[in-house]
Amino acid sequence: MPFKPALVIVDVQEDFCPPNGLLAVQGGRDIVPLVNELLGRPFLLKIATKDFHPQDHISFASNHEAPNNKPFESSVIIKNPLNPSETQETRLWPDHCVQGTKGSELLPELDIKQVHKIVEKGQDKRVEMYSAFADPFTNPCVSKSELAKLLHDAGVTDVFVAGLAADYCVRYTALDAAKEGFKTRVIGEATRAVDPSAMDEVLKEYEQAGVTVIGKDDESLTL
Ligand code: VGL
Ligand code: ZN
Repeated sequence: MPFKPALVIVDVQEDFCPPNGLLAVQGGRDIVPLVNELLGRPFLLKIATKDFHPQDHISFASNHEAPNNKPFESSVIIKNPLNPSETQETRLWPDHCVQGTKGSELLPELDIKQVHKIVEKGQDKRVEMYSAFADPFTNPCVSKSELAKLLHDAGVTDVFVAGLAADYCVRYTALDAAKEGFKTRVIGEATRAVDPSAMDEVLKEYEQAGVTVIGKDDESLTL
């Protein structure tokens, strides 16, 4: 069996990190030394993703009417713009990672010269897109990134995922990587969650999908 590993670093951006992030995840910045250490290893392909929204994005509470527009609290039902019978309930957030803002930038301390490719996601204002592969609609999917093609074209077999946030974009990126047929592992210490109490549920989903959470010293990371 060939082993062709890729590293996908999810959304290590200013808006997801203290001290100034608009949607700061506790400890978000603390993962960078480990992420940089991982980026120094000889993965076949190293990709960084960016959440990259227009100002009128559907996930921003500011784009919805009161009273159901409280960031972190409210959720709304959104319709598939290509098929209104398909719906998704989605949580509302503070404005974040708006294209062209400082908050949308990757952390400057990230060792970006080791990254082969940056993949942007969340540009379609009509849909939420936590996964770096695609939005959650399936019938049909509305917005798809180039990530699956990049990985498949390079002959990648194994995907290692790290970044922010463990319970949102890392979670759905890892689940989609498994759906794409890659053996998928999440490097636990190289992630942080918006809501750490959600991780029990996330781990159940990983188990069902065949995704494993590994430690940074796991033998699969001996490249
Ligand atoms: C994310 C909430 C909203 C993430 C992105 O990167 O985990 N979370 N948009
Ligand atoms: Zn977002």
